[in-house]
Amino acid sequence: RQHTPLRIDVDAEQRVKLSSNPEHAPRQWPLDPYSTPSQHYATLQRWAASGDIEELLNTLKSAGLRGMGGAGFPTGVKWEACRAADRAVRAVICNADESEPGTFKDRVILAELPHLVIEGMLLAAWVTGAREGIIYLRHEYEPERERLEAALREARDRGLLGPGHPTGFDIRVFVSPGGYILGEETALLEALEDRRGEPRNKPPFPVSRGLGGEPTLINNVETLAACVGILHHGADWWREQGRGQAAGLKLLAVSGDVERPDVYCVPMGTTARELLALAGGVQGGKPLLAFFPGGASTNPLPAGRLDTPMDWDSLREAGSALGSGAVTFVAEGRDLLDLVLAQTRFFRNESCGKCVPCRVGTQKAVALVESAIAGDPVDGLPELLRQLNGTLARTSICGLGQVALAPLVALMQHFPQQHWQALATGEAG
Ligand code: L3W
Ligand code: SF4
Repeated sequence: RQHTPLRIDVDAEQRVKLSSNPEHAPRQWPLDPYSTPSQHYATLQRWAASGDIEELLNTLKSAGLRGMGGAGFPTGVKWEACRAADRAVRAVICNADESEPGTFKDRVILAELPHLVIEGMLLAAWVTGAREGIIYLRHEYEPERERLEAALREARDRGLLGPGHPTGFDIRVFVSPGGYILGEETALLEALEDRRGEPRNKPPFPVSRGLGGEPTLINNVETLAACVGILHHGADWWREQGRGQAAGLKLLAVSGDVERPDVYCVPMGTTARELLALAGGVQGGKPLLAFFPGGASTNPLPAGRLDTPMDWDSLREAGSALGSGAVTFVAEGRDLLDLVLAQTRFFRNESCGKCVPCRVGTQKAVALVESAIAGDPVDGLPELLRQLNGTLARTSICGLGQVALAPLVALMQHFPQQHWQALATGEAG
């Protein structure tokens, strides 16, 4: 098979450059409500002085902020549920174990806006009464760890954390032992408790039974950073940042066949076409074949869907998802099946093995497609994969198994001629 391999992830060196490349002028992120460092934590201080936790929760809820890690759960509802838990809240955890292939937005926030993340955690701790704060960090993010530690020291020096805090609340950085599944929120809890990092069954959700079995609030980096701007400017401001029915701003990590891969902060609801233009268009002026709107877990869409707004609802209606904000554009000439198969192999390798359908089904799917590519397809392969995908979606206990085979099935749906007819007849070998 003739094809050009495509890197959809950005290698470690490049990712460091993304956050510290001297050629990149310091950016003023629209997410950041402050124009000078001395203003940091003013939003926290204003809310703490008002004492109005109910109003804060109403602001988050009416802003319509949703979790930016991939699932889009309403943030205000989560904070409220944690606050209402039947026992004292143990921890606020910032999930910074960004591992979805193609995703590098959180590392830029950690590097460039660490105080916004800390302020978001302090606000969450104030609302929930949490005793401790933990930043659960991807093990490869060493430059960001150093930046975070420096920011935490600065916050302690200002009396905002540790001995200077009214309850002694402090935040520590915990470096993930490493592995994709360890970013799943309950596997993360297991790792923090020094056990093998396998997801737990949900419910109970962490807001009621989290770290050490105690209520715990877990939010993605971008979610916590966004809270500060919302609580500074108000819910209307956040809603007005979006387009149409979509609320707010979105950081998107753009990679693949584009002229300028980078992290872009855009109004939620910006179309994929506009985003592609922002990234300088397709590399070499080639025609576009497809794009993955939200990371390796999300279904590829054909170039004909470029006018889809990048927001939760529009992408779901288009048969994909906003996911973790990793947008990968793929030019004509690439082998899309090869690309999706690489992602399926990734999920097979990263499956923790706890659920039999995920452990066996991902391996089975890879073997079936590999054998078809080698010229030996089983009869009815597309239907078989569809059924396998349905089984995994219904029986897997975490997101990995629930979506591992979905991009393969979407490939059949959106790109049938190119790939599946050939596989079904054995002509692809
Ligand atoms: C209280 C309820 N809390 C749900 C909470 C829950 C969690 C959040 C979302 O998967 C997705 C997955 C990946 N009371 C609650 C409740 N919650 N109901 O809301 O929960 P859930 O179960 O819908 O999803 P999840 O387990 O958080 C995340 C997809 O994201 N994904 C992967 C992302 C990878 C990264 C990364 O590397 N940074 O983000 C990409 O698409 O497949 O579907 O907090 O506790 N009634
Ligand atoms: Fe582990 Fe897969 Fe089950 Fe998730 S779905 S718990 S990754 S076996």
